[in-house]
Order: sequence, then structure tokens, then C-alpha cells
Amino acid sequence: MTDLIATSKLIAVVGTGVSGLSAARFLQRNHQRFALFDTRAEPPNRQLIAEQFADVHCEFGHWDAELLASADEIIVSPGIATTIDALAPARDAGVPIVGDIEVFVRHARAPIVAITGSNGKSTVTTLVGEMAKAAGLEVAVGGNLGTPALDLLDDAVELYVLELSSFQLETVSKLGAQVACILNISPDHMDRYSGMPAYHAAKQRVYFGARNVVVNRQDPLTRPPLADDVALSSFGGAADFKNIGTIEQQGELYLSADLKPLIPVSELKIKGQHNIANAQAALAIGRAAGLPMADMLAALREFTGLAHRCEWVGQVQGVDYINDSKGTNVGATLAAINGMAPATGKLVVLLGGVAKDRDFSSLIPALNANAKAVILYGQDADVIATSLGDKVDTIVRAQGLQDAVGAAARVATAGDAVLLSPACASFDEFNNYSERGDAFRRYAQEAAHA
Ligand code: UMA
Ligand code: ADP
Repeated sequence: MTDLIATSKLIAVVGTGVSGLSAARFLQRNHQRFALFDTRAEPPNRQLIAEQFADVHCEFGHWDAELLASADEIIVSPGIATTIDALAPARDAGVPIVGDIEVFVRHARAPIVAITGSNGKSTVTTLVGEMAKAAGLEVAVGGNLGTPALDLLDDAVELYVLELSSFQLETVSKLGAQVACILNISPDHMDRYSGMPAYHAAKQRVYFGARNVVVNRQDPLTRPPLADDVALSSFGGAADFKNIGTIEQQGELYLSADLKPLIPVSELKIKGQHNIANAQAALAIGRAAGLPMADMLAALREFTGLAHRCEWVGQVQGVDYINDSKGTNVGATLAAINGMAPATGKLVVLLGGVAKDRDFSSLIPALNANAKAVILYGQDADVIATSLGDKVDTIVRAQGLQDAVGAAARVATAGDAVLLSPACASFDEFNNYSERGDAFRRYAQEAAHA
């Protein structure tokens, strides 16, 4: 046991990834005593920790359970479930376990816009951030996307726009957002949750203490069990008499507010049905946050979307290559297949990696309608093959992503599009989805020279 136990208040930071280190920096700035814990004997940031937190007590691999149980509070990283055995002694001792977002909420002095959902979070969070900027606000954007929340804290900030994952929401007691939204719910992270009810319950925590709630009219799971004093607004699908939607006028589809047309959907630079929903969501969230409509529309017109989300990365011999590496669950991939089908040809869809769920069958109708072939690759190719069964006509097997792109290039002809929307995590071959997307772009360029 270390001598840390006897002295003043101790915070245990569990997990030394991006959010753990942001918590450590926050505690260091605020002159609080803390220790760092990681379940891995060799956590990836070990060198950086040695440099930046030289005097901080670290426990990597095997932990001193007594030290952890003596902490006044534990700040746990989102990638670590609070139910793991290593936290049992601290749980039994009644040590409060929170996440970085709980700590953030205690110290944030500006209103928070909180955005969660299974898919579209990063796109909508970025878009709402752009809208707030266009309205002249000092806005800080981050959370599960980009800068971790505790690194955003700044007294000059007038509005925080946070993307929040279900993991982050699990460890917040009362978020108290100015505006909170669940964009949609479909299965994701089924390797962490006992099932959809547990995942859904984690997402619903975004509404705790919210003053304005924004829901998706097309997805009942996004609705909260509402208290009377909470303002509710919505988006999703057709026009609504006091909400955001879409409306058709003289054969042209417009985004709409309160049944009035705003701008034609054709003016959006982001494409696909799912991006119409994302544009609607951003307008509904921005409106609930009090942003002027003209500024929101100006930002929306300019928004070209994020890398690795249905991103066009090139054309080789008349075949488009689309990088949707961020399509890491079935719901996302379904949206990409339905949204990215070429006007003339067909899709060749690359599926594979580390499956977070074993059920891929909801892709079958969309694949049959839009794809000439499906290329299965990576660790869980067999899981996907079993789930699709004999219900999809042309399935080609490949080894890694490079082999899969080569196979796709051989099947596709001018007018077709090769879509990487793997419906799986990337960790069998890459460190993260962005490395996978970058590799896809390279392999597509190589296909040009093959
Ligand atoms: N890990 C251990 N032992 C530890 C600590 C971590 O094995 O002691 C493992 C975790 O199980 C996980 C990985 O390390 O596999 C990373 O976990 P982490 O909590 O340390 O992650 P951070 O680096 O702190 O990044 C986290 C979010 N990661 C996760 O939730 C897994 C990042 O979201 C987020 O950007 C960052 O905080 C800042 O807020 C990434 C993500 O994949 C992009 N999020 C999931 C998603 O979007 O689907 C939820
Ligand atoms: P998230 O941050 O929730 O992962 P992103 O905005 O990064 O969401 O988009 C990830 C992928 O999810 C996209 O590449 C696309 O395939 C899919 N997607 C985006 N928006 C939606 C939506 N509104 N509904 C369903 N799928 C979506």
C-alpha cells in the first residue's frame, strides 16, 4: 500500500487514454492530488505520462485495490465499464464513480447543447457548432468527437456543443443541458450492453435535467418520459406545423420550419436521406438553443460534411470510391447503402472488421436493391456471411481491406460506386476508423494504377 492513502483528498483517474489524460490535465491545473490507473500493463500513452505527470503515482496492469478504495472519487474513462472486477473493491467501499462529463458539468459556466444517438452525432454536433459560430457566439465543440470535454473548459466560452456517447452518459448523474437531443437509436455496442434496453437507458440519460428536449418524430425511442416543464420540439420526416421537417413545393423538396419552406434540399452539400435528417436535427437543436434561422441556414449551405462519413474520395475508370469508414454499425451502413446508390450503376459494398453485434440481416433488402456485389473481409467476415446467409446474391470473400478493395475494383464497372461502410469496428487491422478510411483512400488510388 502506498503512503498516498494517509494524506489529503485523492482522485483516482482510471484509464489513461484521451479522456483520462484530459482529466489528469484538469486536476493538475486545479492543484488536486490524483493517481493514474490503467488495466493495461503497457498503456499506449506511457511515455507521455512519464513526461507530463512525472510526479504522479501510476498503477498499470495490477492495481493496489486498497489505494483505489481509499480514493475520494474515481473518474473513469468511457471505454471502461464501471462494472469491471478491478473496480469492485472501490464500488464496495462506496467510492463515487463518475466520468469526465460529470466533472465538466460541475465546472462549465455556459449553456450546454448535448447531442447523442446511434448515428449522425459527429455530423450534427459539428453542424450545430458551425451554426453557433455563424451566429457570432464563442462556441466550444467536442466531447466524444475531437477535443475531450474537460479540455474545452474556458470562461470565455458562451456555448458548449457536446457529442456524447452512451458510455459517457452512463457516468453523468444530471447533465442539465440547455438543449438535449437523441438523434436516433439502433443497435450499437452490443458487445458492452446486455441488450437494447440497457443501451437505450444509457442514451436517455442525456435528457436528465434538460430545459429543452429535441426528439426525432420518426424514432419513438428518442422520446423521453417527459416532465411537464420541459420544452419539447422535434425533427424527422415531413413538415410539421410547429417543428422542423421537409415540405414539397412545385416538385422541389425544401427543409421546412412550421410548414414554411426554408431552403431546397438540393442546395445541401451533404447527400443522402440520413443527411436530410441530420440537417433537420441541427436546425431543430439550433432553434431550441435560440440561434437565428438566417445564420443557421448560412452555415448549413456551406457545410460539406466530415471526412470518413460517406466521403467521395475519387473516381477510377468511371467508378466512384466512397469512404464511409465511420459506418461502424448496421444502422449507419444501412443509411449509407440507401443514400449513396449511384444514379446509373450499382454499389459494390465492403463489409468487415470487428463486429459489435452478430446480426447483419437488416442490411439484406438494401443490399439486394442497391448492390451488385458484397465484399466480406477481416476478422468477422464469417459472422457477417452467416448472418446474410444465402439471401444476398453475389458475395466475394477477401483477406484484409487492401485485398477487399482489389476485389471490388475487379467487380465494379463504369457508373458503379465502391462503398466502404463496414458496419464493424476497425481494430483487427487499424488503430481507428480514420486510419482505416485513409488506407481505403490509398488503396483506391492504387487501384487506378493496377
Ligand atoms: N482501456 C483499457 N484499460 C484501461 C483504459 C482503457 O483496456 O484502463 C481500453 C478500453 O476498453 C477501450 C480503449 O482502451 O478499448 C479506449 O478507451 P478509453 O476510455 O481510454 O478511450 P479514450 O482514449 O479516453 O477516448 C474516449 C472515447 N473512447 C471510447 O469511448 C472507447 C473517444 O471516443 C473520445 O473521443 C474520447 O474519450 C474523448 O472524449 C472514441 C469512440 O470510439 C472516438 N467512441 C465510441 C463511439 O463513438 O462509438 C463510444
Ligand atoms: P456518429 O458520430 O454517431 O458515429 P457520424 O456523423 O460520424 O455519426 O456518422 C457516422 C456514420 O453514420 C456515417 O458515416 C453514416 O454512415 C451514418 N449516419 C450518419 N448520419 C446518420 C443518420 N442520421 N441516420 C443513420 N445513419 C447515419
